[in-house]
Amino acid sequence: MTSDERAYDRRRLGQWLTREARADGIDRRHLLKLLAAAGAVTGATAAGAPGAAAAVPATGPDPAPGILKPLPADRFTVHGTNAETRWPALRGTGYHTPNGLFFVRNHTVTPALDAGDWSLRVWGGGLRGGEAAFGLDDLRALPVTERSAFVECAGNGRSFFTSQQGETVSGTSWSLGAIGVARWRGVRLAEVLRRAGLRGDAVDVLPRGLDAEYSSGGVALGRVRRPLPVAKALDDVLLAYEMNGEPLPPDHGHPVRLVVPSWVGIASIKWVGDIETSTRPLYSPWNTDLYRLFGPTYPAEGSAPLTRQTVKSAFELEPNATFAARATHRLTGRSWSGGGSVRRVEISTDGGAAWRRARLHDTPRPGSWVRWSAEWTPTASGPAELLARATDSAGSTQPERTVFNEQGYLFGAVVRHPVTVAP
Ligand SMILES: Nc1nc2c(c(=O)[nH]1)N[C@H]1C(S)=C(S)[C@@H](COP(=O)(O)O)O[C@H]1N2
Ligand SMILES: [Mo]
Repeated sequence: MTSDERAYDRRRLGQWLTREARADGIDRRHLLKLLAAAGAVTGATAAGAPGAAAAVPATGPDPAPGILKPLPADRFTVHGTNAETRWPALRGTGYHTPNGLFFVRNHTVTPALDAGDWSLRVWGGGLRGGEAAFGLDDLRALPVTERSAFVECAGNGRSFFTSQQGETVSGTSWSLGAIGVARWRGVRLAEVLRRAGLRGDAVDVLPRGLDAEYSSGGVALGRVRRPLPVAKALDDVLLAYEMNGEPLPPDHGHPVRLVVPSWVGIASIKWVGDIETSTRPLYSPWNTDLYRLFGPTYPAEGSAPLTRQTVKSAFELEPNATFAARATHRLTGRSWSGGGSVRRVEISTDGGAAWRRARLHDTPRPGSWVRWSAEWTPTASGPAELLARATDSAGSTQPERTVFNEQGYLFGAVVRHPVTVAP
């Protein structure tokens, strides 16, 4: 499927450049400059210890304007309108991230939507006939699908571009906590598109959120929306109305959101209100100026729009945690990949010189994570670094460095977790 996606994007980009496709008057360079000016993570803000994820100082009495659920400091680190899950808080919580611990990434604020009034409008030139509308009860009456999947921000791990690689990138300074795995229940998007009368030659769908219009650096980008190629839309995408057995919470898209397994979180549009369908490629700032890779090693127009997530691993551990020497400790963590299931996890307790296998506690599945553990009996006291690296079923292993991109997406390198061994 990867090569199909590339071929598809080349075709689409060609059409865009020759103005066959709608581009909504986007000027990439202009937007990028404005975005960098508005939300730059400078070396200074991201320079804290790995894992410390120095929060953007709150500007008002509310530490995360627009997030409705409680954000206790031992569970979340707040970054502006976003809240990052703290990894130590996941230890012992089970396979699925509890809803109260799941990270929140909001472009603006969580909207108050009434499930009774809500409906999903499916429209556009990609339909054989006129538009279709589905209320929540209509969706609930359709065949039910349930699956576990992560939602992970494309910028997860971004702060390590700066703290490990000394590079300046723009965007929210996430540590590794912009990910959660939930059991999602809903209806396949394919089922809804089929009932709406999707044409065989449709190429893109464009789901759009009901949250407020987003502007960045004074430029109005409109409502959050990102085109999704039909091949993915008809594959494993869900319109989810339940998260871990509860109605979707307000902050996570109530009453209905998309869940696009294995792909960057931006694809999983929350509070979805309408889906445009098209036989021509569609564009929005979220697949042109944002969520592509830009930088010296990428083409001027950027990489293809981001799709799958990279391989990552995290310890369920405080940064700078202290361990007693000569006692045996159980290290725990989780690894995941958008490229397949996790095949192997290795850990190093000596800064990367020696590696050994961690024990996996779950059957690895694509689009989800696996919990792991390893015993450690430190001998020498003083500072140490713990490393974990995973390999997925496609054969990708976490590298030592991630190639720079301006917006700090898809950090996948091994993260060095500092700890102290007490005598
Ligand atoms: N409508 C809408 N959908 C959205 C967003 C948003 O701000 N508005 N944020 C996106 C991004 S960037 C991510 S990473 C995920 C985060 O989902 P969560 O807040 O449920 O963890 O939602 C995506 N869907
Ligand atoms: Mo995101």
